[in-house]
Amino acid sequence: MPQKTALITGITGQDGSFLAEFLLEQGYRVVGMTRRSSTDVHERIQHIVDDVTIVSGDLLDQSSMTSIVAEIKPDEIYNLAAQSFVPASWTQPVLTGEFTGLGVTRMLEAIRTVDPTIRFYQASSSEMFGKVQAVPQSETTPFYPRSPYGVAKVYGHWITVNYRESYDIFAVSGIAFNHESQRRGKEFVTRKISDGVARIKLGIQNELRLGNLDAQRDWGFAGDYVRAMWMMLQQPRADDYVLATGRTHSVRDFVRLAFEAVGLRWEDHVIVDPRFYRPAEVDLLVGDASKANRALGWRPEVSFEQLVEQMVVADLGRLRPFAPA
Ligand code: NAP
Ligand code: F7E
Repeated sequence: MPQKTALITGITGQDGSFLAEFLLEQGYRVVGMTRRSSTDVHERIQHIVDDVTIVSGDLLDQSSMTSIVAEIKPDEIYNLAAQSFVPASWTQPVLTGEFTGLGVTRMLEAIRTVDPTIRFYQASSSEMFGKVQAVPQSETTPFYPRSPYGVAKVYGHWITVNYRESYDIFAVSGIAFNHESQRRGKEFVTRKISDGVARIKLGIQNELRLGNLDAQRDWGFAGDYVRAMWMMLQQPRADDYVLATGRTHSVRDFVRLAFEAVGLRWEDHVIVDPRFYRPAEVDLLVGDASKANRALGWRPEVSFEQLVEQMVVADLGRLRPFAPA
């Protein structure tokens, strides 16, 4: 079989780095689109940077995306790039709409005009369910987004469905629930907690300030989710899938387990700071991934408890050299 080429937007992000590793293992030629920066943003892919090709493009720039697709001639495109931090979507709502919403249309237009046989994965989100209309949430649960990010993702989701139905493009949307790892950005709550716990354990800091501890999320491991993205593009028919573990936990549960992993009591260190509350909160997410289980044979392998432990251990190892003597 000839080698397949995959184009990943957002290759420098958490998911992009895991997906690039996974596709290299499958024998793909991997090309990553990155936006120009004056600093090195390749931290998460440093270990594979010589194995992938990096091309310069931006979700805001149609011509860059069209010429990348024409030049690279990918078999598959994984559109992972986005403004993905929910709080930033209230402070930069228009930019979030441009990146996270219209950016999807730009890539689909590039496919439509250059080669409509290219297969396309869109990184949709459980944030689209927002104020949930059913528990658990499945592919048929109506959307009710609660942030400009969620609203932009709903647009990205439906434009993907629309290009599939209008132009017969193999375009699919993975409605992924929260997935985390030691590569998660430190502004997201799980990594903020694992990083904070490690700092407190090592005596680098003494307190951890968090927002709403009651929010509940269906948290999985990012490495499991990128496998599902690939599986979705190998199917005979294009379709959308919820990707989730089916278990939900509160932020407080995550905090408690993370502190327990280093033998500390969370109540002695965590301060609830209303600065981290959101204008509108998503209270409870829990996904029903039975369709992905059935049709793709996909199942997440890392449990919530393993995930918390792994993240804390990784941050402890990273920060140990900075501990006071
Ligand atoms: P992430 O770590 O925030 O990575 C986002 C990526 O997008 C980075 O590589 C970033 O590049 C790139 N990017 C942002 N704006 C861009 C632009 N204008 N042009 C080109 N690239 C741009 O996000 P992630 O956690 O890996 O998530 C991947 C995708 O899945 C995102 O679309 C996210 O919204 C979605 N999603 C994530 C989760 C989750 O739990 N992780 C769940 C559901 C959906 P820089 O390095 O230059 O910033
Ligand atoms: O917040 C609460 C916060 O920022 C989770 C993105 O990948 O997953 C992610 O979005 C919960 C929220 O992720 C703090 O209020 C409490 O209820 O880690 P997060 P998110 O908003 O769920 C979805 C699926 C995506 O698609 C997104 O791209 O934790 N929380 N205290 C806090 N959150 C943060 N960030 N910081 C706190 O101090």
